[in-house]
Amino acid sequence: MSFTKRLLCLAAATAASVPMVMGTAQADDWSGYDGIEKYTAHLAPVTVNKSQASGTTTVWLDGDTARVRVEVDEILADHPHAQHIHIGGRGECPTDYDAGLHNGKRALSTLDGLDAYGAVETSLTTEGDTSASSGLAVDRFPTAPGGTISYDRTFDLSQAAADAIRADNAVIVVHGIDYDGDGTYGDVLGASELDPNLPMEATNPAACGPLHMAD
Ligand SMILES: [Cu+2]
Repeated sequence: MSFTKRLLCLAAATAASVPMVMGTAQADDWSGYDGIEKYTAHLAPVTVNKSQASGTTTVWLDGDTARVRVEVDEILADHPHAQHIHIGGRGECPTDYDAGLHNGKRALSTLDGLDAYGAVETSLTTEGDTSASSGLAVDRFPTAPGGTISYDRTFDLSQAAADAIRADNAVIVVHGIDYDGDGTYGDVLGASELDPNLPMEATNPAACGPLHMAD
């Protein structure tokens, strides 16, 4: 049975057997059921990038199948936001001290934060491939209408990603900032070090949070 189907079955069973509990519990609180693990990340704004974007990520894990939900507010509207699970670093978000000078301005590029959060392992795309090779697939990432990302997708993780989540070494990073507040991705910080065809504003981290097992 698929992961999604199992969730639906669990919902039906729970609702039928203990309606009183279902009435007060969070609809998405599946932890503790049938081996499904739950991990959450509080996404904090990368303030050195003049970002105020914040939110939460929830990952439900069943084997290597994951349902990933990302909710972000106050991020640049109507622009694609690359979002990833990074692994292999310290399992932390960078601090302002990790920032560098880019086009003469103090900002945190994706590479500036690499030691803290590690490399891209999973691309949280809206459709298709979710590997690192889709890391900058700008046509398959959320575009944040109204400045809000509301993402929910179920797919199979790589073994490395699943292992890193369970080892407390996975970090969620949502990219794409508006450093100069002009409402678009421009060249204020120069070109992205990841893809010279993209402005650095398009790839710098906007919000970040380490995934931890939920209580
Ligand atoms: Cu990333």
